[in-house]
Amino acid sequence: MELIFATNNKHKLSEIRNVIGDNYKIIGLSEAGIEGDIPEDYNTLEENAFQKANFIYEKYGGNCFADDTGLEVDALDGRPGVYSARYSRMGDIQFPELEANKGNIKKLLIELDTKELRTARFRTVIALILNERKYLFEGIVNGIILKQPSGSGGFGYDPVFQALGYKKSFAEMDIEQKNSISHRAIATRKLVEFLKTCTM
Ligand code: ITT
Repeated sequence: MELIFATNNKHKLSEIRNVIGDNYKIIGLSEAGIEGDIPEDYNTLEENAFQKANFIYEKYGGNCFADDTGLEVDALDGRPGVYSARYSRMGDIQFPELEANKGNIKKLLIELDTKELRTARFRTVIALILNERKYLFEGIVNGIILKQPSGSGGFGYDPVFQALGYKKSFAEMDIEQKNSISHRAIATRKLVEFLKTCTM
């Protein structure tokens, strides 16, 4: 089965391919010849994931899915959450001069500087459009925000996120290790289980 994955993030594409296995051909946007940003205008991960999947489905047709992910930090009342990508480009503290991931981490560490509570979670929502029907799959991993970045793997907030029960940040893990516990891998495994029931 072929599915378009409506993302411009090549790290997400590798992670999902690694989990999903060889029975499904996952086509990234650049391979599908689709250029440019996909809109994400809503205030929930669920709505944004559907908006991304819908955008591609309506423009190009074909079965497709999208992932929207947020880092929900308890001491920040769940922020940056759905705004995780734009975090360092909004609010009182901004780092427009820094590459987004660097700025996001810098802002997060500043905002948590005086806080004892470091607990957080990554939450991924995958929206699937298959034969004109819509489905949602969720994956959550709980952890803490480290006091400083550690590791060079992964992407986004990975250098400052340590999953509960582990001593390494996500950026210190290889892709297989991160995929054995991550939010995206949990949501992707639910997607795969569902797809199996459709193709039997
Ligand atoms: P697409 O919308 O094209 O899929 P994106 O990178 O904009 O790609 P999101 O909106 O889902 O993806 O990501 C929100 C933010 O969370 C963004 O800053 C990402 O770098 C970060 N993020 C997403 N998944 C992550 C992960 O597994 N580990 C660390 N950070 C992640």
